Amino acid sequence: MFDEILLKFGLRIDSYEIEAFGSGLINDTYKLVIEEKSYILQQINTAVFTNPQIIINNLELIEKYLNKRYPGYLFVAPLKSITGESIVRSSAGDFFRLFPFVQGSHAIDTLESQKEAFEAARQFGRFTHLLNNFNIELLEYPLIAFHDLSLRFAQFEVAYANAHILRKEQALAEINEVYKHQEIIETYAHLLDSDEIPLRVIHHDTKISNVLFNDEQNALCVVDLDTVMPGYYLSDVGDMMRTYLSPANEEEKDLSKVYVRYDFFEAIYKGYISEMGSVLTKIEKRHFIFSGKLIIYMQALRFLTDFLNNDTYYGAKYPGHNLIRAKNQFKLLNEYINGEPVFKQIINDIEQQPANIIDQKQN
Ligand code: GN1
Ligand code: MG
Repeated sequence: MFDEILLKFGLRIDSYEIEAFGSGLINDTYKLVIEEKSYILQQINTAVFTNPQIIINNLELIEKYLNKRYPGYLFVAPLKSITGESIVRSSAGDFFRLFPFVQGSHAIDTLESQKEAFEAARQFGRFTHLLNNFNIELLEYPLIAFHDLSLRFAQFEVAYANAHILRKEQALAEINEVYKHQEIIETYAHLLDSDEIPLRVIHHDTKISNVLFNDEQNALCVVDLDTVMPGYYLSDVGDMMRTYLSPANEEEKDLSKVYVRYDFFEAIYKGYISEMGSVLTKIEKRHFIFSGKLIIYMQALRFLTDFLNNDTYYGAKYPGHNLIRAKNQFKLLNEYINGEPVFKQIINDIEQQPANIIDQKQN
């Protein structure tokens, strides 16, 4: 299967090594080594991304813009095939892309130091910052209403109405959690109605494995740009809260390992604000803490919905996998909500420090 793809990119197929790479749930990703050069090969899941050309169009526009304005910025664009395409089709109809492997880089799956959180948050902030004057109307949506919480709730209700009785029974506690935290949906809806949160160029998947680091733990760039589209900054910051604060990730079954590390919150705030502090509006900043509730709750809903839908979206490696993920995310949500007073204090303390403490790097 890979040979015909590699030929389209003009690569040698007589001898190469290929292995599964990363921990993404949607696309299949491989690391490929040919003649000592490394690449990342990715098959796009077209059940999710039904129009992959939209991804290509968006990223080409962004790449052109960044290369022109910020030539030093590391934007990892897909390689072109011999016929000039960034995306190629196999004879079976599958879509593939090939990226250069960033030399000297590595990705991590869990955060061990605050520095990693700061660096990652700064990189995601930089991405949106550099694209602040990019004409957002040029972008299309590869996924419609991807982070629309009201829609996610509606999808949950449909799944619940249609779910097998056994699955409903198993998920009773989590279904109650959905309703217990319903005010998050209301806050979100009010916020959007108020038109106070502007659309920006948002990554929409800011987990730590989507940042490449060098050996000194400095972040080099962000990757996995398929979900780059207009959105709210709450999505990116919220997903960092969801994935950086707890020492254990969404796969953890032992929920005692799911809790909030406050010093990592501080690092996310400082890192993101070092880039976006001069860009965000007052109202946006006021919802910095809310972003975590929004995205943790949304992810809990999405896992639970998938469990009720017989795991058709995320798949399941063992029975009840998505229910465990939902339990995990609700545990995190409750921990996060308990932590809110501390988060507020942290932000107050930072804001009261002299401005030069936060690195106001522009570029
Ligand atoms: C999916 O494929 P991956 O792992 O990059 C999902 C994200 C979720 C994440 C949870 C297109 O991302 O929204 O946050 O799983 N992406 C899509 O691990 O649904
Ligand atoms: Mg992704």
